Amino acid sequence: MRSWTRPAVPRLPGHGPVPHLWDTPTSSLVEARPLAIASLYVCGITPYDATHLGHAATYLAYDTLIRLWLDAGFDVTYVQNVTDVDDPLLERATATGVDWRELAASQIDLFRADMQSLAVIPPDHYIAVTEVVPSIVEAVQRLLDSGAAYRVGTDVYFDSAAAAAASPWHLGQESRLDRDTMLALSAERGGDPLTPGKRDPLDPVLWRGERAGEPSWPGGGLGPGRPGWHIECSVIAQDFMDIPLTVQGGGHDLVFPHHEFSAGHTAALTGHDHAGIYSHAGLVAYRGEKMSKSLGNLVLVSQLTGAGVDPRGIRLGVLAHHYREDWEWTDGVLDEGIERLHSWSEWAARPTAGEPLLPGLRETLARDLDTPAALALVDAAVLSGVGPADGDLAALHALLGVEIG
Ligand code: 5CA
Ligand code: ZN
Repeated sequence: MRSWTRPAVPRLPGHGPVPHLWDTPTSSLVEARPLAIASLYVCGITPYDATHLGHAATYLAYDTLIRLWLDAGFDVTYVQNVTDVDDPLLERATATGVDWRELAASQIDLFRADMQSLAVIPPDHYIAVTEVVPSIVEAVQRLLDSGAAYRVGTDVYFDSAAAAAASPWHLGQESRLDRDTMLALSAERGGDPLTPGKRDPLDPVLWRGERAGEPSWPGGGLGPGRPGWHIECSVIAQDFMDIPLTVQGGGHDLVFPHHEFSAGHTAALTGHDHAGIYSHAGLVAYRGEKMSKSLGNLVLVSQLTGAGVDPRGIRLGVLAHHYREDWEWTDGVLDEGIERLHSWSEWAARPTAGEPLLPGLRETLARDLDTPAALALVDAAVLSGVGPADGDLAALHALLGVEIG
């Protein structure tokens, strides 16, 4: 699928350090050193409602990681999916009387426009699940053949215990959660622990047999149906990158069950770990609750830019929070971002002087993408009264994605 226009990213002199990133399974800071090419998979949107600032914050976190890898001298392959067939999308389409394909296409268009206005580096491969159904069918068939999947009626489920016995993965490897927590989260986040006939209530669906009124695809020996959620990301990652990925990313709401089972599916299919690092961004709240399409408490990037807000101010508002924090979007966050943009612009207009920011910015950002500390370094330079050093504006542009002057 078409992604969006790549923003200019200036090359800076020399190279920055290899970034370190927080790894969820080991709860530790890990060097995100690519084997050859840095490979990043970030879970993309389910396009049933407009992109909100929570999504934007998650994609901005991984945009920072890509900028640091590029600055460290690595080539990067970045893949992002679009879950353009899933229960919430179909439910919304039915409720509003809009064709599910039209609903998805319109929301993906809005998402592209938002990402482009925020100068987010686009994925090299932007892949909708509807584009890879045959590849998913083939993967599910292989899981059945190897005994890592089983049928319940016309549905096919992943056999967590069988996969664990035959691969480097086990249930809990990625999330490190206890069983009760997994059961609760499964019920909350798209799983079906109460479905009768499953070998383990946590086993996720791989292939959902055709239901009346739902779209379906030919499944060969699987019968007609549509893909489950976790197999989508496992297969898209395998189709476009080498396994293990350097980093699997997404919001914290995806730790379980989504990334746990994407990891399980990939391990059962390849014999390898899905990723070296599992990274998770904090969730952005609005008016006291997690910003979410289902709750409807959304702040949309397009609303803000439509009202004349400079997208660089939005970007600075988001980057003022560490990506792993859960935080709340308020008018004050936006005001501060815009104010910062103004003060940086005034600074940029002063005659060149001062100590170069580049070494400090590189070091700060390489420590788990510490954008608040990076902004504070720039603020201190702005407060010093003199102008930017040679190369400072290019450094802000390349590493923070904010073009000043
Ligand atoms: N299509 C699936 C992933 S395969 C999905 O979770 N879609 S989504 O539209 O619900 O979310 C898209 C991305 O934004 C995911 O990485 C998700 O973890 C992240 N996200 C969702 N809500 C928030 C929020 N309030 N704050 C930060 N990130 C969020
Ligand atoms: Zn995903």
